[in-house]
Parts: sequence; structure tokens; C-alpha cells
Amino acid sequence: MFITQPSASPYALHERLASLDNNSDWSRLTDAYQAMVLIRCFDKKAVNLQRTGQLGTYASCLGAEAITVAAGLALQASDYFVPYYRDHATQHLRGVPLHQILQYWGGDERGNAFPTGTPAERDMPNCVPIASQLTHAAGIATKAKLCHESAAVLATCGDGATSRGDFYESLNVAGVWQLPMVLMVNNNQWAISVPGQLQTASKSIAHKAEAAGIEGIRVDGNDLPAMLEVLDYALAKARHGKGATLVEAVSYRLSDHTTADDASRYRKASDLHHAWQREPVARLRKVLVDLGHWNADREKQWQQQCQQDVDKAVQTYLNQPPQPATDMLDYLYDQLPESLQKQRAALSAQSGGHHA
Ligand SMILES: Cc1ncc(C[n+]2csc(CCOP(=O)(O)OP(=O)(O)O)c2C)c(N)n1
Repeated sequence: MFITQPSASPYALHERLASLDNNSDWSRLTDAYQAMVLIRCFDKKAVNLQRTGQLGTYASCLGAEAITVAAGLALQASDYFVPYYRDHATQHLRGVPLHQILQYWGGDERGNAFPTGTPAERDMPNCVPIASQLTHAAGIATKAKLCHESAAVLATCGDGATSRGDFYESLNVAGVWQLPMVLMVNNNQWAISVPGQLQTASKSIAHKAEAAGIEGIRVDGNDLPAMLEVLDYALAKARHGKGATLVEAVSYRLSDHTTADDASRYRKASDLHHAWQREPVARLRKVLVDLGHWNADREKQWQQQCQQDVDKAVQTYLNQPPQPATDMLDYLYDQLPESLQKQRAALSAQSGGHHA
């Protein structure tokens, strides 16, 4: 169905959508568009909160909306999601409220206590050591396979993460053990200030699948319908015991690396300008409007709704009672080691006897 040999040009669907009209699930694409607009609104607010000292360092998902939304829509409740730090929309679509995502970026451990009864309950929190989450994902996929679960594990990372040993180890074991795993790389062309051509001499990131004996797919990460089609395919394949897939979603990081970065110091304004011409939200909106599935009134109403939802999430986040200092231990250990018990008791006494 797809390029089993990763080709030079990413798989794309957008330009062909008009001719596929009757076959397309327009309500799913409209839902996806709405989720993309919501997360862009959230993202802008999160950056502003950091700029005004109300949030810690934040990693923006500007330019990655199609990737992170497609992941959220393609995953099923019984699947597992192992994220990296630009997957806000996936986490939200899995059931994590926006205010909780803000809590995480505000340094509050309670942001990682995903609500029970939602798909997010099965998911992992963000892992800051680059690519370490991929080995965890391989472990979860091994468990899912041994227990004969009909579930897929989706793990994500950036292009820079594909230079790390953890990436190759995970890919290797996913191939050898035929794990029910999809490893999706957001190739946004940059790892902080390191551009793609200094990251790897491989023809593409998808080519790296070849050495692991698994399928590699290179897809246009600015093309929501193509992203959905590729992820639907790869996740179904994993659930049906047909093995792992490496998905390279080609995008462009339209933001700074994080709010602690200034990308204008190392990349050309003209490159950024060019990348904005292909940005995923406007691209999908154009198709939906051209084919009569969206219009200016709905756009206005939805923008207002998103703003309200985000403002409400910000208020909930800002109104949280302070977290107990003991959280830093309680969220790290299942059973606190003997050696830390005295420290925990001291922390508990300092913070007025709060317990998580
Ligand atoms: C093991 C490790 N080394 C270095 C860092 C510092 N660091 C944080 S993000 C980052 C770049 C990651 O780039 P990429 O994987 O391309 O993802 P992107 O941020 O571009 O989405 C680095 C080097 C880290 N967090 N962990």
C-alpha cells in the first residue's frame, strides 16, 4: 500500500483529496482540523505564559499540529502512547486536560497523573533524556506481545533522537522480536541548532528501518490526511501481529526549539518564511473550505470556542493549590527507598504535612 522502500519524496495526499472526495471521511478530517486549531491556540498561550513568568520552559508544537493530531486520532483506546515533548495534542486527544499539560510544563508533577478512565491512563509521561522513551516503548510492546494483547505501541521522537543508541537498539529489537510498535519520528529539520544534514548521512530517516528489517515510511508531516492514512495503516499492522514500522513525518519546526532558545541566531529567515507556505493548519483549512466542508462562520465560532477553552484551562492551572514538596519523591518511586524516608518526613513537615 505504501512505499515499502523509503522514497526520496514523502507520501502526500493533500493535492489528491479533491479527487478522493467520496472516499474520504470528512467528519474525521473536520475533527482533526478543529483539534489542530485548538492546539495552535493552546501553544500560543503557553509561550505567552512562559514569557510572563507563569510557566517553565516550554516546547512548542508550532508546525507539528498535523503529526500530533493524527497520532491522537489514529490511536485506539487499548493502544499505548509513549510521547516526546511536542505531542501536546496527542496527549489531549487521549484524555489529558489542557490545564494538566500546563501543570507539567509548570514543573508540577501532578501534570503527569493522567485521568483514570481515559486512554491516557495507559500512556507514559514525557521523557526528557532524548530517545530514552523508545527503549521503554520497546519494553511495553514486548509485554503486549507476550500477553497476546491486540494493542499497538506508538512511540515518538525528533530527528536528533535518531542519532542516539537508544533509537537503534529499540528499532533493532522491534525488528528481531516483531514487536507491535510504531516508531514515529517528527523530522522537523532541526535538533536545537543542528540541521538535518549534520545529523545523519543516511538518505532519509525512514531508510534506517532497512537495517532493522522493518518497514520504513516517509510521509509529509504537514499533510494531515496522509499522516492519518499512514498511522492507521502502521498501527493496524502492529495490532494484527504484522510487526513494527518506522514512520518519518517530514515537517518543519516553525518555533524556536523551546522558549529557552532563539532560532534566529542560527537559521535563515528566508527558510522559515518558505516553511510557513506549507504549514499544516492553513493547508487543511484550504482543502476543507474548497470542498465545502468548512466556512468562514464555522471558523470564527471555532476560534472563539478555542480561545474560551484555553483561557479556562489557564485559569484552572493558575488556581491550583501549591503542590506538596513530597511530590518530587512520591512521583519518582513506587516504594520509597529506606535512605530517603528521613528526607521525605522532613519535607512533609516543612510543607505543612501535605501528602500526595
Ligand atoms: C540524552 C540527552 N542529550 C541532550 C539533551 C538536550 N536536548 C534537549 S532537546 C535536544 C534536541 C532534540 O532534537 P530532536 O530530537 O530533533 O527533537 P526536536 O526538539 O527537534 O523536536 C537536545 C540535544 C537531552 N535532553 N537528552
